[in-house]
Amino acid sequence: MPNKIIIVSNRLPVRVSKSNNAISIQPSIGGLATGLKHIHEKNPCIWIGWPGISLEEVSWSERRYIEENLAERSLYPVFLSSEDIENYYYGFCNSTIWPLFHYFPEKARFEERFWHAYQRVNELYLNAVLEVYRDGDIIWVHDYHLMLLPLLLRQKLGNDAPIGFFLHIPFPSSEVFKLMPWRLEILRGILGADLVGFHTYGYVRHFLSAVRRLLGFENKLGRIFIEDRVVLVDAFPMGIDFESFVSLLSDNEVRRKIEEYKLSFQGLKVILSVDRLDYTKGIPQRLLAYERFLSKYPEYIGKVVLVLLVSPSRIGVKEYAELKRCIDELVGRINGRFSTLDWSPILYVYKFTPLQDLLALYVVSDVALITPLYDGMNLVSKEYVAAKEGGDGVLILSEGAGASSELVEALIVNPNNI
Ligand code: GDG
Repeated sequence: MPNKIIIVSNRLPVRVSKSNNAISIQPSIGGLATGLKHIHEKNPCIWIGWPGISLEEVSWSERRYIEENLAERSLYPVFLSSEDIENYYYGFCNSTIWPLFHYFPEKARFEERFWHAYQRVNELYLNAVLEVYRDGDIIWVHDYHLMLLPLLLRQKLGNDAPIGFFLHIPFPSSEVFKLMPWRLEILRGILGADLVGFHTYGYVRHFLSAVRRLLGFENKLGRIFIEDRVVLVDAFPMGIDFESFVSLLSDNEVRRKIEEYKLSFQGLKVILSVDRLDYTKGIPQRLLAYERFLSKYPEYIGKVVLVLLVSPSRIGVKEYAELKRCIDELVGRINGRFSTLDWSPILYVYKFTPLQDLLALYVVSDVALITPLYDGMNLVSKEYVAAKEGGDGVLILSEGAGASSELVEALIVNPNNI
């Protein structure tokens, strides 16, 4: 029996913030937190990650307070300086790897200072794991922020330490991956793990061919033989915790909201769209498709509403501010063009939506329109299906989402085809 699982990810499932000198701790959103929080709650587990606040924002005593508070929830914070947040998080993670791995090479910035920060921060996480690791523990490293960590851990802990690595985003074709100047270091970093997981077989295939072409290691049925070790590579499509999710639907507040929304959307077909603000999610293309729908089928004017929920994300990155402007303009144009005095085609909400409202909207909506250009998996599509107790509702899902290889009964579409 392992002693405990050590989950390591860039962010913790909570976000610490400070306002008027008071520290507050809120749940953080995103697919990784959704997918892992139940594993964390139901197993002997400690979760290591950045609490979302910079080192400079907190005093020593506040830092102690945060550490103690998080320790009670089996969370272990790694504090990052504002310079690391700039160069590692907004830099290498979100301006280099994220665009490249989602097939936006033209947006990828290859800057030495980003790469150095990435190396430095992976070492910070190494030190944090070494603080809490005991023989017999399983270490489970997550996502593109920490691709060097498996090898760093292997070098410190030797071959016996069980280390897993899971990538939550696509692993791109080796033709795209090889554009990365630090491609060899990244592949070697990941191969420090014993078990490397991806959401789909497509990503597994891309990874194996990058390893073969760039490092020369062959594989046999997903096993890569590296000197005295074997690394197993496989697909582990991530799901949601169905039981816990469905039990939330019977919460009184959710039931109340369902009735409230049914009333306010009476007589309308409701199309739901839910994303973090991100250029990978295909939100402008989706809006153009909806505009085309209304102009091609004017009989639906006044009979349908698109509920467009966009939660703010990576606010410090320029691309995201531009995307926000583009969405605002498209929504304004479409609403201006088709609205009548008592109806608007799009209900646009740009803020975090409380969970109860989100659940109620899943239940009352007739269609979920989920059309990312590229998306590692996409858990929103699974949440929508899980919320449909009676089995009705239509999921329109992009072929660019990993989920499309599993949810094959959905209407699968090419998100670029307006
Ligand atoms: C990454 C990969 C992969 C979103 N907005 C609100 C909100 N959410 C919740 C959803 C869902 C989660 O956040 C989003 O998960 P996704 O999987 O759709 O997307 P990413 O955040 O991009 O996640 C992705 C995932 O990791 C797991 O491996 O599937 O491909 O990109 O749970 O419900 N929740 C609330 N309010 C919001 O406004 N309450």
